[in-house]
Amino acid sequence: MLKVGIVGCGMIGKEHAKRLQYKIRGCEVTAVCDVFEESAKAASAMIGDVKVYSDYEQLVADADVDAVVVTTPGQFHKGPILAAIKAGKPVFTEKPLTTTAADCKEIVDAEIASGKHLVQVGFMRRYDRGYNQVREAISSGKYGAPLIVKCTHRAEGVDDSYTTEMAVTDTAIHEIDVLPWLLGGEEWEEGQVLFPKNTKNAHEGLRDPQVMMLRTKSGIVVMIEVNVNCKFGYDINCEVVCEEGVINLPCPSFPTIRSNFEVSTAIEKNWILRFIDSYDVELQDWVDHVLEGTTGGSSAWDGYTAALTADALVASQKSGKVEKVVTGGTPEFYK
Ligand code: ISE
Repeated sequence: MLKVGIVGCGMIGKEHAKRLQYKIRGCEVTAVCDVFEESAKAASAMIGDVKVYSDYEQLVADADVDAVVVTTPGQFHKGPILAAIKAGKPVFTEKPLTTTAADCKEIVDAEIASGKHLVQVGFMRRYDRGYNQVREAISSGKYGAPLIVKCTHRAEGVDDSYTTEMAVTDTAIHEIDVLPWLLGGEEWEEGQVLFPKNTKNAHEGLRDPQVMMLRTKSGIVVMIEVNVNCKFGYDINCEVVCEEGVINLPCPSFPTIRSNFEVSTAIEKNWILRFIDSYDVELQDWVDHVLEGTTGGSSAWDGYTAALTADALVASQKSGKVEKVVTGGTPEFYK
């Protein structure tokens, strides 16, 4: 039985605590940690009054913790991840790996120095049924080579803490990670951010929507519409235009209702619900891999290259120009 400690007891931390305690096979949560004592106590009470810490170093050192889950806000991921690597304990971190490429590189260097593959990054779309169906269709070769990808990442609305940069580092980071994987191992070459006319629904100072144009090293052109105040729901789309066919990400299945002279079907309300099954598959896969002594999903190198691409897009938000993505090549350790 894998004994898991969770660092970060906010919304996603509590979601994963319940998931790991009551749904995922082969593990149990033995400790939780948060700098806000009330959050940690509330999380503990939800899953059977497990041990409570306010210092992640102590949780990581606990002999009753075999593996660590990091669900703090992204800018606070580095500390607990490095502590887990130092302790030689497997660590699953929610996305992004961290919010800057420099911090990600510190984690990559520490993991390589440890000689063990310990880090998995929680890009759950790689576990989504629909994305895997699209990936299988592309890799079948039946439709020829992918040429263009058009994505929408729409959300009903965000609060005032959401920033123009977060559209890249916290939202589009999902497409930045999943698309190279979806397209069969592509790498990003360059990216540019365009600002359309701002929506009246955006709070003061937020540029919304944003259009992110990227190109892969093989020449595939990708457009991502990030639109976080669309008001009509959480609407994720991905259309892959190939040489002899177009492949669309399936929409979540809802009933089609005919009533009052209308035909309608629902749109998911938020990201927790849209990918709720993917989180289950992802965390079960993580526990299974850890119990076998291996890793799956997105590696620390995937997290680093996603952060490098995000840095280039954030730079383009300021310059308005096309910015290059320079990764320096994949280390042998991650091949
Ligand atoms: C959130 O953290 C997620 O991961 C969602 O998938 C994304 O749509 C949202 O913008 C992020 O804040």
